Amino acid sequence: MAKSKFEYVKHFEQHQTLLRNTWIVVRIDGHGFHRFSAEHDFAKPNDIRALHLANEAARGVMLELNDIVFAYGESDEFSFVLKRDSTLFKRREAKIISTVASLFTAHYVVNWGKFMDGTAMKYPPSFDARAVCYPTNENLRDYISWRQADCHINNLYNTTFWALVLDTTATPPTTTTRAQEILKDTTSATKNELLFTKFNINYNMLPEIFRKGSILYRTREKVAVKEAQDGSSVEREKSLVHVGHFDVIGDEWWVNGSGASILR
Ligand code: DGT
Ligand code: MG
Ligand code: MG
Ligand code: MG
Ligand code: MG
Repeated sequence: MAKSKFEYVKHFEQHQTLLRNTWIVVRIDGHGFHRFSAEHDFAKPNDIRALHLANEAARGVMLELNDIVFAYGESDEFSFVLKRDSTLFKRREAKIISTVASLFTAHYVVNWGKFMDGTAMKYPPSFDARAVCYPTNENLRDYISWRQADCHINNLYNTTFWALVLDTTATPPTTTTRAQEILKDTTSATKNELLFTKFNINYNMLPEIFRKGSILYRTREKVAVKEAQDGSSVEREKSLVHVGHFDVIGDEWWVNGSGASILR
């Protein structure tokens, strides 16, 4: 086809490609979820329905993009790790992050009704995205550890904060400002102690999905597939996506668990 005289404008395009032979981490984060969670009556500090919805959206992303080997989610964010040798979209940054963010958002919206039983969506959620390249396995693990530590720190704070504020026996009721003052500069030990003595909450007994976040990972498993022709079944390798809520800061899962096949 003949080129139009306008085609030269293509040469203005600038493509940022992500450094080869590095782990690509794409992190998406809910835009204005402070407001979005309030407007949609998310339970405080954790809404289990919203967490399961986000996990389902992340699963949708992983089922579409096979180069994602691992994902970690907490609060309104999800990190997706692409394998080192990925050539997805020729490693063009804009293509990768915009596709991940829009796939995640689309799955989040499509699955809303299935998870948020009866809560109408008042306005559409959106997610921003960024990509960071990590050169070494240690850098990648430190990144994941950083996010899981963030999950723990925020969750311990938020659990204590909302226990104080939502305490109906307190006279006068604890305001959010007062709760902030009480918790200012407190250690983890103090918060644990406060939860236990004042509210009879053993922090370590709270659901792991709240304390550890969500890990999505793949396994390859042999599954029996029926052949259409003669009805006999043959074995096929299938990639399955699993969701777990366990420690990814220590070595155990990376060395002896499914994490070992990621870092090969
Ligand atoms: P951003 O990311 O700069 O557009 O602003 P936000 O408002 O999304 O702030 P961010 O991402 O730093 O913090 C996440 C907010 O979402 C935070 O206000 C707590 C809220 N949120 C996340 N998950 C839950 C939940 O399960 N329950 C409740 N009640 N709030 C949640
Ligand atoms: Mg933010
Ligand atoms: Mg956000
Ligand atoms: Mg966030
Ligand atoms: Mg196109």
